[in-house]
Amino acid sequence: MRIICVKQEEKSIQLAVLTDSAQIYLLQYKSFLEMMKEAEIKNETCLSLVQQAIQDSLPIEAKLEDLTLTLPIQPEEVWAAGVTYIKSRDARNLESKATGESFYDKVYESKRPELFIKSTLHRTVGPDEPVYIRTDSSWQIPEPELGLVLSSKGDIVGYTIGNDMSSRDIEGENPLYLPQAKIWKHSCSIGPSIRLAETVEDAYNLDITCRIYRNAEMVFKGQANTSQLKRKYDELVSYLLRDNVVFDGTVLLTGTCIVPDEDFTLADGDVIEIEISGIGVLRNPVQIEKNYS
Ligand code: DO4
Ligand code: MG
Repeated sequence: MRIICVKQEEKSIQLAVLTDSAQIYLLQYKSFLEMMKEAEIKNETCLSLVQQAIQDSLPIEAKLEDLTLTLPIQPEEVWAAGVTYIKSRDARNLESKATGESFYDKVYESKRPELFIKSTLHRTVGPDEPVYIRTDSSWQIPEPELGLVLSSKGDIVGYTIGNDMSSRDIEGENPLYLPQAKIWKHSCSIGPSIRLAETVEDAYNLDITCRIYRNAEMVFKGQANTSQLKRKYDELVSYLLRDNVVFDGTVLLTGTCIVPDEDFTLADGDVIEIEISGIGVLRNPVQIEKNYS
């Protein structure tokens, strides 16, 4: 089962569950955070609340295609791990023209992982909303990543899909430019659903596929699997919690394992699809924010 958030009239939102047989049940919560709070108060799991709701109600008539989905969770903060896959390390070495042992080589091997703040709620978009590309960069890519949905205590409540949009030329020029290479308006997307952790058989064996379309033609396709991850999810979470304040619903992206070839850059009008087995397809059109030009 997958938890989705449905946009209703007058900008209101409603949490719902999509079952494996494609039936949709509305849940009595406006948001995933509300459900997390209720589970905590009742000392239950989100899964038991959802199972109860399925038992006590009937599915709605509408099909998934009839609904407008929004962010499945409204995270105050989205964090991200970096250089957790060989593919990412090698891509960073290439874009920074590294010679000898680089910081990327070191962080891939070191005990402490790279963690950075990627986004805030107001910079984050949901399914089908446009992600923006920067106007001062000429080398930009999506980064398809598995996202961990966390409680304030660091429990992994669920899994989602994230796109850590990145500027390769800005980061490549100087790693100290990382926040500018990673954070801008609409530079992060999350969705389309959350898979509750208890329903995922093996989170280290999820297929990730990224497709990019230009004028309806596929111009990039890449595939990987979370079994290629260098680190453990709990290890990443434990570093995030150290001396930190972590909010309920924080999303931690676990790093990219798919990087388009050197000559590829995103363009206005492209459409990015990121698919993770059991979670769905996160689709976002690419835009240049009209107010900048
Ligand atoms: O080192 C910079 C960022 C790395 C990253 O975002 C990733 O590996 O996914
Ligand atoms: Mg990334």
